Amino acid sequence: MSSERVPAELSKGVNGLEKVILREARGSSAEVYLYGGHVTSWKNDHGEELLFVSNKALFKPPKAIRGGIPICFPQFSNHGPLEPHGFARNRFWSIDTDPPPFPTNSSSKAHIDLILKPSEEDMKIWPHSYEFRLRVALGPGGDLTLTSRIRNTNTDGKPFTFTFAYHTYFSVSDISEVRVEGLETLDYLDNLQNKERCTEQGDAITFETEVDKIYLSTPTKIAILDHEKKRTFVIRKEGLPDAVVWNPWDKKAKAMADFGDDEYKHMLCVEAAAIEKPITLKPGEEWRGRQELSAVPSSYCSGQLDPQRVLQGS
Ligand code: TA6
Repeated sequence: MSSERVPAELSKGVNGLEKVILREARGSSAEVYLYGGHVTSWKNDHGEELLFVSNKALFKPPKAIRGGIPICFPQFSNHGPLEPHGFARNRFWSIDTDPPPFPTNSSSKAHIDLILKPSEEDMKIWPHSYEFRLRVALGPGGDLTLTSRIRNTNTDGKPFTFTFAYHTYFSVSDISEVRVEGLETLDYLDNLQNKERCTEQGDAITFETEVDKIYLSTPTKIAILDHEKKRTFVIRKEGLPDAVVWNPWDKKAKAMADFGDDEYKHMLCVEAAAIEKPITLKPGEEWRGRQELSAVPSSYCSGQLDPQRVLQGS
């Protein structure tokens, strides 16, 4: 099999940082940096990039990579004393050569198992032992699945508590043409109003200004409809009750050094998360959080999801 379809290949990325390239037989691909356990690319079988990464992204520790799928652990945003979004996204992960058996029988060969354990330095800021195993897998249909398994390995009998998010940056054609379905009428915490608790109106969500909301106890399936690209992203999630929706719009975009002034027009973050009810693990206990991303053609002119395809997708 020539290199272009080797299922998982270790190679050098930007600034010589190590990355793993996943390739699926039908042409889809993904890239994962060991720095941050960070997915930075997901392409469909036409080679089209589905994730947004800023042209100004810094691939330079300790700065997190701006775009793709940063992992927020053990703290989401400023929901605690640690640096924003915790430290997992700016640590070097290792390839897990001997992962414990995987709960689900994923047929995909195109997968990689990564592992993160605390350094002595980390123990000073978050005094807990854990094993964070991350599997990134490309399915036969080009679906991208991230499965996190976090185990408390404290030997002092102490539990620990954390919040979590897959901070996914989706690439969209034009933010003003995008709508999100599945979050209608839900309660959310508005990060622009001091985390005030509000209730979403009844229609699909559209975008005309900065948004930074944490939707609470959402359905397990959320859809992002990109009318112009006739593409729908479907997010299926397990163990992640909440969902964050973020677009910095123009002012915040200008204020971010690693983000282009106009790039807000071409990205939307919809983040499968566990925030409202932090997760507590006793020693020996393990938590699992899974998100499966699909990109399907939205064949209906109204932008409606193709119900047949989605229902079959269950
Ligand atoms: O997930 C939304 C959010 O928490 C926003 O408040 C915004 O800060 C964004 O994340 C980006 O955070 P970062 O630390 O990557 O600049």
